[in-house]
Amino acid sequence: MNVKLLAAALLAALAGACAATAPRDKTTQAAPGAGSESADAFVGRVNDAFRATSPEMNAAQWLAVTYINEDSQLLAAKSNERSLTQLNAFVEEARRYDGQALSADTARSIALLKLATAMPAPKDPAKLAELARIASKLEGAYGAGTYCRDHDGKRQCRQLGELEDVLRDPKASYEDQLDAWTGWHTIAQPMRADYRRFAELVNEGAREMGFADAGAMWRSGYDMDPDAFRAETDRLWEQVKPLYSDLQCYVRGKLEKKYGARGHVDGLLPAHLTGNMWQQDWGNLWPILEPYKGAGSLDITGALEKQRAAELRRLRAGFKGRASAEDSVRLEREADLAIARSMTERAEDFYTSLGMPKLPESFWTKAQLVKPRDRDVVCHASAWDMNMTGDVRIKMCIKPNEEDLTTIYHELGHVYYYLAYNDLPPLFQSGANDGFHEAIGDTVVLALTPDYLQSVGLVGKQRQSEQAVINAQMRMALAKVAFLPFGLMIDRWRWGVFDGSIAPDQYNSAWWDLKARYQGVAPATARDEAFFDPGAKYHVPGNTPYTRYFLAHILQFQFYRALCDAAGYEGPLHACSFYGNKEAGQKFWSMLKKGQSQPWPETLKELTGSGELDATAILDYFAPLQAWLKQQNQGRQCGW
Ligand code: X8Z
Ligand code: ZN
Repeated sequence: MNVKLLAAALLAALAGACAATAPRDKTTQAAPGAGSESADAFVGRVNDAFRATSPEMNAAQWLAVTYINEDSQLLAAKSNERSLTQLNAFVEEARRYDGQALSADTARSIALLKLATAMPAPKDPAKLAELARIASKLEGAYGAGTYCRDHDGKRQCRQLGELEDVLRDPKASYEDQLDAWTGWHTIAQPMRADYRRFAELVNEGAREMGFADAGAMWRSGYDMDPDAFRAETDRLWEQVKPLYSDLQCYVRGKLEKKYGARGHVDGLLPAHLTGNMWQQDWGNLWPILEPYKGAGSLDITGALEKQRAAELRRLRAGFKGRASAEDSVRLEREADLAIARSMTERAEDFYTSLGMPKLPESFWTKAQLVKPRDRDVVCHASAWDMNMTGDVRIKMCIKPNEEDLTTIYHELGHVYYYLAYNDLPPLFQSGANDGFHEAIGDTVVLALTPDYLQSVGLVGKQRQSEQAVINAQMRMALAKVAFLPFGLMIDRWRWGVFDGSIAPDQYNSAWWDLKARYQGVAPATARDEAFFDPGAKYHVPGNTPYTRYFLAHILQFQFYRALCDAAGYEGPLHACSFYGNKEAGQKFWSMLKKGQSQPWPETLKELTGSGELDATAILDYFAPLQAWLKQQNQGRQCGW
């Protein structure tokens, strides 16, 4: 789950990145008496149970997020309840083998079993059921979140996608953006009490399994001590912070230029003006941030919008007779679907160019590519492995813009990981660690260089110049560098909630303290404890651990550098694309096939030659931009 996941639950680790996989009850009946089953046989039985039971669990979760209503939520909660009960029973049974000499694979399998969910449940059946219900309710509330207001004498109701459109629109007014931002955050207010209870319950579950709290359990999934893992993330952040600060300073200057005194809040970026609901990606500010106007045209969104418009014209031209209003809606929808599909095929093409298989036919019939018009769904993108035998899907509400295009590449990274490791025992079917799962598709996104984009017709002819390099680097930095502190702060908040250092009456103030400290962003209006702003970010109600994305933003540059080496590339790192390179593809696929069958440093070493997380790859990549930013910021007071 995860990546998806469903709040629901289970098996986050198991399912890997995005989808849930679950165990079921028949194994408990089959459990032989203590002492009569070897550890190897026990692990075999657990793996068989996961394989057998995950399709049902995934089906329930899939329906709950692609067809939100009380019935689908009830079924998802029930199936989650069964899975978590079974998981607890397995974990309990596994205690029989504590202290025994086990083979390396069996010992690893048992250790992974204890980490198989991001939602550890109390043993008490009533509490477990309550936890499963709250989880479904929170995720459903996020997906169905709607902000209504009276506007120009009319009732106006909008969901996340439409509110995001306002934030990404460079022509929208300051006031309209503030309204869209605060409006979306109202949907989270009712989640506060449920989240508080949720935290109590998962902590109880984690403690029963022997962890200090749920956060310590999450930090235990990295083949190292949980405290060492926290220190490792601090170390990496210190390495990349100067680069982030340089970018933040430049952006602040441009916002101040556009908005005057309203362009900052005590030296911090106003949350509603960054082009993104959570300030995690600043790519939509391109019109005010583009370093050199027209040096290398990179208007991918413009190209996609044109493609959609052309498709719509084609459909209209083919329509016989006069189109009614209903017909027009249908044609619009067909155009949406056609462009979403062609964007997805474009992403698939990159993977197959590396020698990876085509997506199975079922992907194209079962995936949710666009937002249905007739019901609520969770639009937050996710990738699913429904049955470990080829029923892979993504769930998105694709729009023709650059952000969604790169998200498709991201999601297909999860899908190809699933396909590569499906032959492994289910307990090994996950990323080497969860950061690996998140980094696969992003590594491919780094290879979407201007030259590659031109070759597929998404941008115009590229002229080589230093200015074009800076433009291309800025485009990447607004996605990748802007994200870094965000990738860290979400779990700094949750770790604090779980370990009790953030009390329920400080949920919101602690959130904004962390946003200020790490990201240098601030709300333009007061956000007191009447609000529950963490709930407005999918992964909090969806219970998806988030440090994985921070790791992924470091790792993807390491992967990229290694694949460029494998492809024999010799120029500056940022200009490398390994599109079409079978050697790089082979190395990539070999890594994916390993799943989490061995400690991640070994897997990393096989690909990159080193088993260490290392921020030098991202720093080398952005060296030209960082030098440029320093020049631009000269004379300005940076930092916060
Ligand atoms: O949640 C996601 C993916 C699904 S795993 C769309 N991402 C994070 C986010 O959107 O907050 C990708 C980057 C960060
Ligand atoms: Zn992902």
